[in-house]
Parts: sequence; C-alpha cells; structure tokens
Amino acid sequence: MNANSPAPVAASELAAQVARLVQSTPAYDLHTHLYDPAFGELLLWGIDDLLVYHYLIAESLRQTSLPFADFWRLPKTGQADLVWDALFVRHSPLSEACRGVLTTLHALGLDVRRRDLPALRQWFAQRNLDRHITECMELAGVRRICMTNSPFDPLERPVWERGFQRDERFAAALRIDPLLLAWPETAAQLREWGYAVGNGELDDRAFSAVRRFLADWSRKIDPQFLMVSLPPDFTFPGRSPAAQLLQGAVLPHCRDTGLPFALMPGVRRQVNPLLRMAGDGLGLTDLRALENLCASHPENKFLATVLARENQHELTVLARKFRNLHIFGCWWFLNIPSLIDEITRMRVELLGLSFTPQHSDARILDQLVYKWRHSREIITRVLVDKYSDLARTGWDTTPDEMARDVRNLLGGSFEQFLRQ
Ligand code: RAT
Ligand code: ZN
Repeated sequence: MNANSPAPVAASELAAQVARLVQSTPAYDLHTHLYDPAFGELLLWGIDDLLVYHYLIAESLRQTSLPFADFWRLPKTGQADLVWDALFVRHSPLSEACRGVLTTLHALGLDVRRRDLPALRQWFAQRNLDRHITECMELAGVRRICMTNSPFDPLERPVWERGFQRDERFAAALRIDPLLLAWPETAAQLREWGYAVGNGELDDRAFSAVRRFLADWSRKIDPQFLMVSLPPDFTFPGRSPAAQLLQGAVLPHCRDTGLPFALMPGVRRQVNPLLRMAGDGLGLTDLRALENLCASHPENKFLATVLARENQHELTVLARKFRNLHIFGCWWFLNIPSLIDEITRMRVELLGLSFTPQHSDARILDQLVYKWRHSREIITRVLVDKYSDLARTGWDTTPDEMARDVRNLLGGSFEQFLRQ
C-alpha cells in the first residue's frame, strides 16, 4: 500500500461498514407491479391490499375449509379479515410473506403486538398518498421504481393514451406477454387498433405491423426494456408464435432502439385456476432457449431471471458466457431468505459484481419496505463474508471501493448495462 492510498477498512470495522453502506445506498428497483400515482387506484397500498396479496391468499386458503368461490365473493376487507385471522391470529406468522407485513408495519411505526386490525385500518385511512409514497421509498431505500406496463391492460391503456405528467421516480417497462403467448387473440386485437397484421399468418406483413405497434408504445411510454414471462418449455429458435415473433419483430425492434429484452422463464400459469392470481406454479426451464438467443443475437441485450431454484446455477454460468446477458433478482418463490442467501452467494462467486441481486416484485407500495429490508440483510451478510475472505489474502478493500461495489449491486450495474 503506498503512502497516498486511502486507509483500508479494519477487520473489526468491516461488518459495520458493509451494513452501513448496503443500508444507505439507494436502490433502483428494476421490476415491480407498482404504478406512477397518475394511474390512481392501480397503485395499491395500505393494510387491506397488503393482506390480500396473492402470496398470502395461497397460504391462508390452506388454513380454511371455505370453498374458494366463497372467498372470491367476499369484499376486499372480508378477504383481508380472513387472511389476518388464518395467518396472524390462529397461527404464528412465520412465512416470509407474513413476516413481511409485520416488518413493514413495524418500520412505519405501528405497534404490531396489539394484533388490532381495525386500528391498523384507521391509521392507513388517515395517510396522505403522496407522503406515503415518499416515506415508503425512504424506508425501503429505493430511488427509482420500474413499473410493469401492459398496453393490453384495459385499465392501464387509457391512462397512457390520455397522457399525463410522469413522476420521475417511476420508470416504465413494456410487458408483452399477450403478444407472444396468445397470438391469435392478440392479432385480432391489434387489427382492431389499426395494425395491419393480416389474417394471423406470421409473415413479413405481420412482423412489420407488430414492429409498428412496439415502436408506437415505446415512444408513448419510454420503457427501460421490453419484457415477458415464459412457460418452462419455451424453445428458441422454434415454430411457436412466441419464437417467430421474437425473431421477426421483437428482437429487431429492441436492436433498433437499443432496448434490452427481459425474459422471465419458468412460470406455469394457473396450475390451480380456482386460486386465480394465486394459482400459478413453476417448472424447470430448458435454458438452451436463452443460450441460443444470446448466441444468435449478439447485437441484442437480454435481461433474465428464472423461477426454478434448480435453474440458478446454469443461469449464472450462462451469464459468464454472454456479456449481452444481465441476470437479476430472486424472483417470486425464490424471494425467501434461505434461497436469496444461496443464490446471491453463488452469483458473487461466479460473476463478481456484474449482476443485480434483487428486485422487489412489489405489488403493493408498502411492500417495498420489507422486500428491500429483508434482502439487504442478506446481501450484507454475503458481502461481509466475501470481503473478509479477501482480507485474509492481504487484499484490503477501501471504503470508496466498497461504496462503488454496493452502488453497482443496487442498480449501478443494471444502469450500465442499459447504457452499453
Ligand atoms: O411475483 C408476482 O407477483 C407474480 O405474480 C408475477 O407477477 C410475476 O412477478 C410476473 O411478473 O409475472
Ligand atoms: Zn412480477
């Protein structure tokens, strides 16, 4: 170490230093289901929405014999009462989604020991939404929230079409599941909207109409990337409409605009349709499709997160092979402490810092608080271990170097990928 180098962090200080940095570095949350406040009621928040989160509905319906259809007939507050009773009153709230509600309430200054749902409702009823957004983002340490924006959503679409003053804290992402996964129905819809896709044949005419549609929506919403969730058996290249549309329209559009394409494979939709949104499951993905995409389209940029735990090692190795692939997040059923720890550790060991360990997937604004607090605890633990391992080799990491690394993990690497 020469005389001008900044002092290294002492071993005893290391854990506290990393914890301080991870807690105080604001994150760019690259995938959520939250909305710019201009979307009004589409932005969910408050205790009832926290309780009827689909993760909790799946857990609570295991603890009651109420027919599913009767549950869905209840008003939102009735459903929330049932979830509260089943998961917080009659059993201890040990699951990650339950603990999350309590972490959030506690951070907001509420006394969770009283188990008083009406009092919680009263507290939220007095909140001002603007202030609540700011406070949740501050408590979560989030600087920017990426939405999931679907032109096919009848509630969302008219807001974009009317136009509105964008809140800079909310970035857009163009979600195109219906285009790739329900082509015949979507082709009919596109025709209705004036895009000459022809009779549903996937030919040049259809591809150029789809490209026009994507260009119009990219102009309208200014997305950070395009995105899709995919079933585990998606293949590429292939004859499926999804594979053909990717090849003929989506990837050329992404190339023209420089936008990454985000793939989220592994979801098996509606394994139990009676559970509605809580009824999706997962399956092991054949990652050869992603490998083929990255290899055959070096001019395209791909973001990816995969749902099955058993796919994580292969996905991380794939990221070592392709610098046009940026992997992110511990998605959905993986967003639990034991798996975040395992996956984040493995990714650091195989990739260093060129990935984004977490996104929140928050559907309810207040969830930002717990999803980020819980993940930050684990990211801290992993980094402390890794910097300690380095220290034992004689390599000292300066505070500035650590601050840079943490900034990269919490959104910097992702932003660099967007720019490159
Ligand atoms: O995590 C979730 O809330 C899921 O329901 C999905 O939204 C998933 O994250 C997705 O974006 O498809
Ligand atoms: Zn999601």
